[in-house]
Amino acid sequence: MEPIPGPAGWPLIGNLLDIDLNNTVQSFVGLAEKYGPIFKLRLGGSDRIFLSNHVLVNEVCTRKEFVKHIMGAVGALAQVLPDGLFTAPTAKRSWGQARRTLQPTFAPVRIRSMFPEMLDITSQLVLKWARHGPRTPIDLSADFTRLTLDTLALTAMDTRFNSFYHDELHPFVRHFGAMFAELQRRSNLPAWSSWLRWTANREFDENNAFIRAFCADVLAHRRARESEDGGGELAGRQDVFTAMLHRRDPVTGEQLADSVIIDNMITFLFAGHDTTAGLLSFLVYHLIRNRDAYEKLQAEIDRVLGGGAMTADHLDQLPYAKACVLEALRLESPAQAFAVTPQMDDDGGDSDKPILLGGRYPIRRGQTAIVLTPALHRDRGVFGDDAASFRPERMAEDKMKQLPKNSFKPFGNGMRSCIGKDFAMQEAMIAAVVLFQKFDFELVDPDYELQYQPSLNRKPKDLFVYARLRPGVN
Ligand code: MNH
Repeated sequence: MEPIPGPAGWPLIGNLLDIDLNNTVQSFVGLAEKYGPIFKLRLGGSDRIFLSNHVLVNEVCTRKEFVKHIMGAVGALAQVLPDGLFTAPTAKRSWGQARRTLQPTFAPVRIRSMFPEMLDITSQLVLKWARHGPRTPIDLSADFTRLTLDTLALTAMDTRFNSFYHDELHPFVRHFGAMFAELQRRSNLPAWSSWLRWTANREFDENNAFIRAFCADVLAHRRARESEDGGGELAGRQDVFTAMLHRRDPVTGEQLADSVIIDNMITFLFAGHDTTAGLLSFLVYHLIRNRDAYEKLQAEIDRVLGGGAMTADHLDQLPYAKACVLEALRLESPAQAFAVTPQMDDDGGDSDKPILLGGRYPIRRGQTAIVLTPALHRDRGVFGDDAASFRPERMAEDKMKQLPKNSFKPFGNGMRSCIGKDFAMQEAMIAAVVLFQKFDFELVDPDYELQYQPSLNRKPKDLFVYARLRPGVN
C-alpha cells in the first residue's frame, strides 16, 4: 500500500488554496500534470481522488464495487432535485422508475423521429446567421446554447422557447446557472461558512423557486392542452412528456409522481443542452484550425447531400462528419468529470478494508474517485503522441473498435451513463452537417487562443467567428 500523491493541505480548509474556485476543473487538470495520473485533494471536508489515465479509469469502470457518487456540486443539487435522473442515487426507487419509464423514448428509433423538429431549430440558426451577413461577429457558444436549449424544449417538452428571437438567454438558463454556480462554491467551502452567506443563500432560494414554478407551469399547460385535445394530435406525440405523464414503469407498474416529473423536467433542461452546445462550439473551432479536416468534411457533405436539404437518411451516410463530432467529444469532452465511490458488499466481510487502485493506492468506502475525462481522453498511452491534436481519422468506426475498453468516456459509465447520448449525437450531426453545408467559417481574431469558460461543462471562452454563406447556397 502506498499513499496517494497530492499537495499537503491545511487544517479546516484542506486544499482550498490549491484550486481556483471559479474554475475547479481546470485546476484539477493542472494538478494532474504536476502530480500524475492519481492524486488526492481534501475539499469541502472530504477526500477526492482524481484519476486521469486509462488503466486507473478502466479499473473503476469495470470493478463492480464502484457506483456513481452523488457529491460535490451535484450532491448539493440533489437537495433541490431529490428525484431527478442525474441527482437521485441508483438505489432510490425514483431513479429506477424514471430511468425505465424514459429509456424507450431515448432509443435510437424514437430519436430518429425527432429529426424534423431538430432540423426546424437548426434552420432558425441558419436564417439568423445568413441575415447577419459575413461581417457580424458571432458568439458561437451563445448561439449554440440557443440551438440546443430550444431543441430540447421542443422535442422533449413540446414547448417553443424561441431563443433566437431574444437577445437574452432564456430565464431558465439564467436562474439555473446562478443557482448552480452557488452550489459549486458551496461544495468546495466548509459547511460552517454557509451561515455567513445570507445574500447568496437568499438568491439561491429565489432562483430555485423560479425554475420550479416555471416547470410546474409548463406541465400544467400541457395537461390543459391534453384535456382539450382529447386523444387527438397530442396523444400521438411520443415525446418525453408523453412518457412522463402516461407511461407506467414496467417493473413497479406505477406512474411518475408530479414532483418526480418536475425534478426530471429541470434535469432534462439543464443536462440536455449545455454539453451539446459546448461540443458544437469546439467542433467549429477545431475545424477552422484544421484545414484538412474542414475540407474533407465539406467534400463529404457536398457529395452526400448533393446541394439538397438534409434528411434523416443522411445520418448514416456521413462517416467523416460523425468522426469529427466524436473527435471533438474526445479532445474537449464537454462533461469534464464523473464521480464514483466504492460500495462494498455488506455481507462481503470487512467493509473498512480499502480497495487498492492500481494494486497499491487505497480508496475506502465513502471516498470519491473522480474521473477527469479531458485528461483521460489525452492519454498518450491510448491515443499516441498526437493525443492533443484534432484528428478525426482516429475516430473512424473501425478505429474506434480497436480502442481499449473504457478509454473513451464522454457519456460516463455503466447504468448511470448518459440517457441522452443518441439524442446529443443526432442533434450535433444535424447542426454540423447543415451549418458546414451552408457556411464557411473563420475566426474574428485569427490569433485567438483557446480558453475555457469557468463553468461546470467545458465551453470555449470569448470565441467569435464570422459565418459566410457558401457560393450557390440559397
Ligand atoms: Mn448527458 C448523464 C454527458 C447530452 C441527459 N451525461 C450524463 C453523464 C455524462 C453525460 C458524462 C454521466 C454523469 C455522471 O456519471 O455523473 N450528456 C453528456 C454529454 C452530452 C450529453 C457529453 C452531449 C454532448 N444528456 C445529454 C442530453 C440529454 C442528457 C442531450 C437529454 C436529452 N445525461 C442526461 C441525463 C443523465 C445524463 C438525464 C443522467 C442519467 C442517469 O443517471 O440515469
